[in-house]
Amino acid sequence: MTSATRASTTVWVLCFAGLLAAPVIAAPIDLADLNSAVSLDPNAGGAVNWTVDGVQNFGQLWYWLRFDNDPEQSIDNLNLTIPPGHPLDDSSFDNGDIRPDTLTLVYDGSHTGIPYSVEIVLSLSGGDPGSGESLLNQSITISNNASPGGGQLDMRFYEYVNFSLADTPANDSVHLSSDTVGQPVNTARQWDISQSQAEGIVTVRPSAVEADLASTLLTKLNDAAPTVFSNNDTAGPGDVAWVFEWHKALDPQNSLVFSETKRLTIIPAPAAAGLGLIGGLALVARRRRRN
Ligand SMILES: [Ca+2]
Ligand SMILES: [Ca+2]
Ligand SMILES: [Ca+2]
Repeated sequence: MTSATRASTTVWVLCFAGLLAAPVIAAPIDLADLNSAVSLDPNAGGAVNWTVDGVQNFGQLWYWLRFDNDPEQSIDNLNLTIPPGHPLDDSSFDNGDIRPDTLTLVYDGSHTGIPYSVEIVLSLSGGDPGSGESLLNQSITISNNASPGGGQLDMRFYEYVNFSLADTPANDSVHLSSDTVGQPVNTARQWDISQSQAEGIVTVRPSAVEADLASTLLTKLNDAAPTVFSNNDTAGPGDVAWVFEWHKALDPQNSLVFSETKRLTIIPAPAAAGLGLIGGLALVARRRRRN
């Protein structure tokens, strides 16, 4: 066999192995829809970009997990499997934008021998160019995959959301609230002095929440101790963020399933709006001169 033939055989073997294994997507993964784009690295801290009409608004969006009295751990410590089929897809093909806007990630792990999985589906739905509007939908499923009769998992799942609205992290404030009097928090709203705002509403009410400085919350999630989140509901102005925690005893073959819609409304900064106005007036003047 010549070395060229050997190389080609190797490629075919690798391709065949690739067909059998789950597809691999290079990081960072980019989602885009109309005026919006999100990029994330599923093995290193998740989503760190959400641009709307070219304006950056993250911080970070990512997930942590905890069992019993272990410390919290980032889900990128778990084993990532990209599910077969269409892990990266265009779900909103109806708007004529064929770029991928939806991503499915599945992480597997085990705790005291009990297998579990975390499935995350992120779907970006942009607004018309210049509208400043954008939606990011998340669907989360955490499953105890033990056989019937197997062990129960005392599980806590955390969502960490660090917006940096209008690319100015220092002037944001956040408030956590409930849409129903007497019920626990299910809504987070963050805003800044440009009147840009982010709102997140979850379908299953968290067991604990905390609004605080982003760095404070990140330290609590990454330190070596299990953290009790304070239920503090207001923070800022500053580089603020929030954590939602869901606590559930998961029986074998059972799942915690919830979803969240995040809505971003970005008001262009006065300087940029002013430049746009000046540009528009210059264009009108040029057209008048031509006529
Ligand atoms: Ca801001
Ligand atoms: Ca901790
Ligand atoms: Ca922030």
